[in-house]
Amino acid sequence: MKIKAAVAWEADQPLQIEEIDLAGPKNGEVLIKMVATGVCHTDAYTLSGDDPEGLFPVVLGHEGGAIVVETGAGVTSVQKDDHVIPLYTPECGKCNFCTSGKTNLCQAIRETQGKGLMPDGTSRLSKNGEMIHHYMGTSTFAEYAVVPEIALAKINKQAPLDKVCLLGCGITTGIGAVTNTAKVEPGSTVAVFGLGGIGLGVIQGAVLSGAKRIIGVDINPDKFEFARQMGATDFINPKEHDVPIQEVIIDATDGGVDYSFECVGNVNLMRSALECCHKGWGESVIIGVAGAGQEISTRPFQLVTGRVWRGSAFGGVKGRSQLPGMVDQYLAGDIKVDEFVSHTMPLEDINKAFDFMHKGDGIRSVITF
Ligand code: NAD
Ligand code: DAO
Ligand code: ZN
Ligand code: ZN
Repeated sequence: MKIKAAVAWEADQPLQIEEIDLAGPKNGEVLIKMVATGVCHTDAYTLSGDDPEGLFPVVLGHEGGAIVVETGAGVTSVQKDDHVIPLYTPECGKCNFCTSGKTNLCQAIRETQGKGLMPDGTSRLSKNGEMIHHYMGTSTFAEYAVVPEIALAKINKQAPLDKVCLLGCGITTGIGAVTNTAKVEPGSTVAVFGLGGIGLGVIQGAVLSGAKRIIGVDINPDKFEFARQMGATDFINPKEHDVPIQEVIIDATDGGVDYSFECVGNVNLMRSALECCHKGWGESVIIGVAGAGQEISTRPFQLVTGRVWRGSAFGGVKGRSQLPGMVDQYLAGDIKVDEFVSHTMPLEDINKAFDFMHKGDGIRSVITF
């Protein structure tokens, strides 16, 4: 079928709105109609050319809300008209990662997904016979997508897809990093580095976990007011200090925080986030994705003396089994999502969403179809 899509033909160039070809779903695949998609910093990261896994041409996008149109052979868990959120971290329920009870990183289709292909090693996307890559198994910057069945979370139909699409990445990643990865306890002190969509999700997770003090760190002070509304209690702008920011935080917290979260993708900030943790028990979670070839460093003595460094992908959330419950939490008023939508626009204006992100204007842009 012919579909409208925003195509990234090459790195560091604006997306082009094109009519392209989408082949139908094969065995174990599902055709979905996109209702809305968020634009996440990771889309910008891949578009920039800094992503070592970045492939072009590609249809980016991984924060979608959609409706099932057609199921391929063998598909049993979703049917036409179901409301779904595509998952860049799928859940097959059978691989040794899924059954380990220790991780959400299902590996069932990892190899082909990393190559921008469907599980059979081919793409459903093309233009004039030229193959276009899928992105993260989701490619939500298009009117329709074909995705593997194991990469779809079926959700409550009452949830507005133009809002809960944001649970397809940013908000879920932030909340899950707090509740699943760090397992923050009530009364904790938490530092959040970067107050974009992910950092604000972390703040929300910290509030839900009963943290007593939540320190927001950002170089853009415009981000502080919304962070305050989400529950942050203290704010630090590194640009206002001429000593390393970890020293400022240690001084302000009687020895350091119980937990910190890096939500930027800056390796220097990752060091600060680790080193602002309390000696003996402080834990730091890396969420931000750093540029190709970059490395983290600290003195090993930081770890010897009890600080812990972790990482978190999609908040450790198993999408098919846990995301529907988070949508229900949103419907019950326990998770805030609507407040994250700063701009809404049609696909034709998607490059404006990247401009807003680069300017630090708002939290999330949502594209509606
Ligand atoms: P965003 O652009 O919305 O927010 C980033 C924030 O960081 C902005 O508020 C910006 O002002 C701030 N910032 C930039 N440099 C800073 C610095 N030196 N010190 C303090 N603050 C600084 O981005 P986002 O969508 O929230 O994504 C954040 C990061 O998380 C990105 O690296 C993204 O790729 C990554 N990410 C990871 C996962 C995962 O599963 N691990 C999922 C989604 C996104
Ligand atoms: O299983 O090896 C793997 C990769 C899983 C992908 C997890 C990606 C998380 C970080 C990227 C942010 C995506 C928006
Ligand atoms: Zn994302
Ligand atoms: Zn699996």
